[in-house]
Parts: sequence; C-alpha cells; structure tokens
Amino acid sequence: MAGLFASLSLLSLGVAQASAPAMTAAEKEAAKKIYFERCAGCHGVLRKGATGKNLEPHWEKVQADGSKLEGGTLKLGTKRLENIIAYGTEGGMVNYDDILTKDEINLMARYIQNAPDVPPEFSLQDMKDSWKLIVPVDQRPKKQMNKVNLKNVFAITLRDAGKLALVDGDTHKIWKILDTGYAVHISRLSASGRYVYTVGRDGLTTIIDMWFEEPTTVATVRLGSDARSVDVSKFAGYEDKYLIGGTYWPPQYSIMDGETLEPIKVVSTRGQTVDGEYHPEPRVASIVASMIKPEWVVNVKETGQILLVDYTDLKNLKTTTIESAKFLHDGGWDASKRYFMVAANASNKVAAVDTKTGKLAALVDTAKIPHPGRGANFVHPKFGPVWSTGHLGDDVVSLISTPSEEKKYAQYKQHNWKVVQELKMPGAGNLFVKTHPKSKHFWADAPMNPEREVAESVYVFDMNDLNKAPKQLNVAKDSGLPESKAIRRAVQPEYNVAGDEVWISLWGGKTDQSAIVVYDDKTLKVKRVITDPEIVTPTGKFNVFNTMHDVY
Ligand code: DHE
Repeated sequence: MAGLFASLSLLSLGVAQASAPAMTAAEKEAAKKIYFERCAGCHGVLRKGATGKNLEPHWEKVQADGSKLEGGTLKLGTKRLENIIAYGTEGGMVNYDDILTKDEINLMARYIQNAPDVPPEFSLQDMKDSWKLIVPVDQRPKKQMNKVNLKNVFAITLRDAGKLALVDGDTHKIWKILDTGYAVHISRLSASGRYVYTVGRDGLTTIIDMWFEEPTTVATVRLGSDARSVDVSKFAGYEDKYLIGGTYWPPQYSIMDGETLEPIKVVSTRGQTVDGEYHPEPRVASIVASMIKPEWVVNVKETGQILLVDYTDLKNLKTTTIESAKFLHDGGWDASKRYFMVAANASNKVAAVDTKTGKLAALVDTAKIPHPGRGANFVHPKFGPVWSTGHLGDDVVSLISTPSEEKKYAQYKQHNWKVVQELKMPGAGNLFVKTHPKSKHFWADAPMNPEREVAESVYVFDMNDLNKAPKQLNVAKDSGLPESKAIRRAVQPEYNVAGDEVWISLWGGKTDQSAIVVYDDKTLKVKRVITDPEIVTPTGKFNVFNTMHDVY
C-alpha cells in the first residue's frame, strides 16, 4: 500500500517533475534533512500544507463554483522561493536568513520544486525492533532514592541539542541533562509523578525515572519518523498502564505499555477530512488523557476529526469520531476538566469537546490562527470562568467563556462559548499563555513576532483590571546576557508548583548563550537567571505538578 501510494504521488507529479531544477544525490540528501528538521512540521511530509502553505511542485484545486485554481513551487521559481525562505511572509512564514546559509536557502528553493520524498511506513514490528528496555520494572527503585522535591522539578526541552534538562525548581539548580530524541517536543508526566515521558521530532520516545538517585532513562522506543505528542492513561484503575504517542509520519497513533514502552498497537489516522475528501497525511497533533473516562482525546490535524479512544479493550478498540474543523493543533482543558479546547488554526476557530457526552460542545470563532499551547483558565471579573488562547496571526489574546456546574457561576451561562474579551497585545506572533489559580497575573509571549523588541519580551496582564495595557518585560535585557545577532525569543511562561514564580525560556541560536529567566510573579522582578553552556536552545518547560494536574 505504501509503495503504491508513493508511486501514485510521484506519478501525479510527473509533469512538474520534468522541469524541476536538477540536484545531485548529495544535495538532495542534505535538503531532505533540512526539510525534515525545519519545514515538515508546518508544510507536511507530502507538502500538502497545514499550518504552512502547500509546497507541491504543482497543485490544482476545484473551487465551490466549479472553477479550477492552480499553483505550485515550480510556478514560483527559485528566486521567489529563495526570498520567501530568507525573509518570510506576511502570512506567517518565519524568516530563515539567520538560521540557514545563503547556499542552504538556494538548496531548499530548488528542493521544493522537486517531487516530495515519501518516507517509509512504520509498523508495529518496526516499533518492536526499535524498543529498548534499559531497566526492567523489577530492577527500578521501590521508593524515591533522592531528596529532590519532585513536584517542583521542571523538564526543559533543549531543542537543538536533542537533550532534556531536569532542573530543581526549589534550588534553581540543574539536576541532570539527559539525551533524548531530536528536538524533543513536549514532556508529559506519569499519573504517579515519578516518570517523565518525552517525544522527539524524530519519533524517539523516552521514559525517565526520577526515583533513582539521579534521573535515569529506563526505556526508549521509536514511534515513526516524525512525532509531537504523548500522554499516559490517567483514569482510575488505569494510571500509567498505557502510553499513547501520536506521529506526524506515518500518520498514526501507537499504544504502548506505560512503564516499559513495549509496543502494543498501531492505528492509522488516514481517512476523510471534515469536508469529505480523502487525506493521505492526517497527522496526529495534540493528545490528552481524560480523567473522567478511560479515554484519550486524539486531535487529527488535517482531517479536523477528534478521536476519543477508549483504552479499556485494546483488542476491540472503540473510538468516537467527532467532526470539528481544520487544522487541529494544540489545546488544553477548561477549568472543570470536562471540555477539551483545541485550536483549529486554519479555520480561526477553537473546538470544545465535551468529554462527558463524547460530543462537540461548540466551535468558537476567534481571531486569526489561535495557538493556545494548553491555554490558561481564570475567573473573569465580569464574565466568570474563561479559557484563553493567544494568536499567531493576530495581536490579541481571546478569552472564551466556559460552562461551570458551580452554582455561583450560573449567572454567566449566557456567555458560554463566546469570545467575551480580546486582550490587546503589541503584535501578532504569540505562542503560549499562562496563569495560575494563586496568581493575579496573566502571561503571554510573542516569540514569532518579527520585531526583536517584541519577540524578546513577555507581556503580563493584571487580571483585576484587564482593560489596562500589559506590562512588558524584556527577557533578553533582564537576563543580563551579552547581546547576540540572532533574536533570542522569549518563550513559554511556566509556573512553579507554588504559583509564585514564572519561568521563561530565552531561546537563542545554537551557538548563543541561552537562559531560563525566573521572575517573581508578584513583583515581576527577576529572581534568577539559570544559564550554563549546556542550556542550548531551551524552549518548552514542564513543571511536574502543574503538568500532572493540568494546572494552567
Ligand atoms: Fe510545538 C506543543 C506541533 C513548532 C514548542 N506543538 C505542540 C503540540 C503540537 C505541536 C501538535 C501539542 C502537543 C500535545 O499537547 O500533545 N509545534 C508543532 C508543529 O507542528 C510546529 C508548528 C512545527 C514543527 O516543526 O514542529 C511546532 N513548537 C514549535 C516550535 O518551534 C516551538 C516553539 C519550539 C520547539 O521546541 O520546537 C514549539 N510546542 C512547543 C511547546 C509545546 C508544543 C513548548 C507544549 C506547550 C504546552 O504548554 O504544553
């Protein structure tokens, strides 16, 4: 099937292929690697587009009125493509002139005029062959062997180093830096809080046991060649029994043993979009475990279908498929943990899944390209409980009213599933927002904004007076580190367990000095700058307690 699919895709591009710029085998290999590391996430392996535009050499689309639309990279040509790659576009493509050399930009401009390389499929057997049980369960500690306050440990992605730093949140000291997959995307915690699971963009999944004297990788497995998400089973009686991982390539999800990572089952997500068209590459975006049912919420990007996967009987797998909108990306729970809120970024909507009834509760229209991370929940002084998302494509943060069964919030019912307020940001390019039940502050970053001053800062709103402009904190300046040529993006605010500190990554270039800047949430003053030659390209940070309990 995979072979047939690959040849069909090449056949359909046969004409375009004839006039694509020539490339040597070595050039193609180099370009393939850059494409995977830098481009596939947004444009897809088959280049059909999602967050990014379609990058096929030639494409045709029949519109609603029957007319045909045509385009493709061949039509754009090398010069135009070089400019787009180097300087980015208004549509959200970031500039690569400070990441790739001129030669690499030329290489990529030529590469994407050639037919896409289709990577091989990845079967259950492939997973089993890749599986390494480094420390069997019976040889692991029976109790915690160190004195670290595990609840306040931060798992920090060191993106370009292919490593994960575990930092003690009480002492602000690096506890251990471990090898992981390439550009780990997220870390998630076991229901017990003992294990950290990470997944690399290369599909390598690791389980790290924090009960040893020093954190130790106890098993690894490969899920495929491109992955973004993992989560454990969290329902009572199933805590940590299973782990699920979602892949971008091949488009599928895999279920493993939660403690050993032994592969159990692989399920493809290829199929029809919400518009009824077949899609060959519906990638698995965010995944979250429900606490109220033995289910995972699996968000399939290109189809816009949300799957509720029941894990009580893996042999006779029951899945509920909920139609929402395209293209599903990231999301988080509302305050009641009944509704999962997921961004459908190409539709400028947020889908709310009711995990109690197994139905779509709402599709909320928002500003352009919502990107919540996991979002942030708080009680709005005028509109009651809200969940919030920032936007990549607009200069606002949207606050969406969410239902509550608490009597005191009944008065806000009329606002439910509406954007009740938009908080003004200094520009577009937000990726993550965060607050904490004990805080009066709401934090938003803007790392994808083209202005250095904005991208290197975070913005803090006072939740007592949301009409007030946010306070700008210039994280790059506050870090005290020497200035660098490349923008050092301030990214992903994350609270400590007490909810009185906010940690921000200062994400510099691979050879720049980067840091984690820790702010006092009350005074908004810098408390600590965690920096070290090994802190290379820090991005996502996951506080153990807050991640375990979905505190955001
Ligand atoms: Fe992410 C979450 C996909 C680029 C940092 N990112 C997610 C999730 C998905 C995703 C599907 C949700 C996982 C979940 O909850 O189960 N990210 C993608 C992409 O496809 C994209 C756009 C391009 C790519 O090539 O990967 C992309 N992401 C980035 C980055 O460039 C970021 C800023 C830096 C990095 O480390 O790569 C980045 N993504 C993050 C972080 C989260 C995340 C920190 C988790 C946020 C959280 O609070 O849970």
